[in-house]
Amino acid sequence: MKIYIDGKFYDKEDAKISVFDHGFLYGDGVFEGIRAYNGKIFGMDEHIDRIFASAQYIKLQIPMTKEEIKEALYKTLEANALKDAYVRLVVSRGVGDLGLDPRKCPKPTVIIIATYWGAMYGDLYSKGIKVITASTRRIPPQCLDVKAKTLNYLNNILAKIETFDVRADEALMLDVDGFVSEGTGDNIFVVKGGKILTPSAGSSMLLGITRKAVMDIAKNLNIEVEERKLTLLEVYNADETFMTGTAAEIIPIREVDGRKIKSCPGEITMKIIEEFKKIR
Ligand code: PXG
Repeated sequence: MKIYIDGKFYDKEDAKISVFDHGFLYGDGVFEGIRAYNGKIFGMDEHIDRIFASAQYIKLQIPMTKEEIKEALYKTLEANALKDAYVRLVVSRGVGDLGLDPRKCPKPTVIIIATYWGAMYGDLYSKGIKVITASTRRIPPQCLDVKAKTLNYLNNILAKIETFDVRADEALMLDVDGFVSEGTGDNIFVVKGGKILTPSAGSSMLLGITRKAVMDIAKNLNIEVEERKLTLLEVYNADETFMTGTAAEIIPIREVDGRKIKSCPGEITMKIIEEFKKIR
């Protein structure tokens, strides 16, 4: 395994960064989880645009151009002889001192890790996953805009931990007002009466690239998509519901908080999965 750090490739054992890197000390940095299918990076421009937007939000100057990053992503795939892969792009604040002040970090660290990635949920794509609502609420934009994909994922990790004792596969997070937000690493969709519903762009959630792809697929299939505030009642009473993300792709949900979902995997969900397989 060859890992890219600041323009050079290192073996896994030698791929190390400083304990003074503020990415490690404070979660001060941004990242992207990206997929390559048959040698081609899916949603390349969207991922690159999103990491630059996240960096701008935290006032971090990525020390490479968009084109240079794209090239480095492909070089990392090549160095690992990978065609189908999960690619993690990380830009941290870089090495500084023990104080918070990011001005003490003169050079951001750029890391790219590429690894083989199969189906994240194994045989659950046909059975569906079990989801619980986390008591941990999604961070509101008054505190931190979670549309920026930053290295601080503790909010999501706390929600994920809640799934352990109850043997659920994923946690659904609500916003501070109680509206449905997203999963810990994926967006949520509900199908009701032939129509698709998903939390609106204004919600405390990441604007997923898979979410956008699914919305485009639905529109091409002439299925109406409505973005608006969603409640748990609507999720429990869905005809079908599924989550979307780079790692999980499109995963049907069979149960939410002990409520069985009417249809899993549902007809519309299956249609969308089929179309997604064609474009990925
Ligand atoms: N919400 C959150 C909070 C995410 O982190 C998504 C939605 C889906 O977005 P995309 O653009 O991927 O469709 C994400 C992204 C993991 C993992 O290990 C998950 C993500 C990123 C990196 C790793 O499960 N999810």
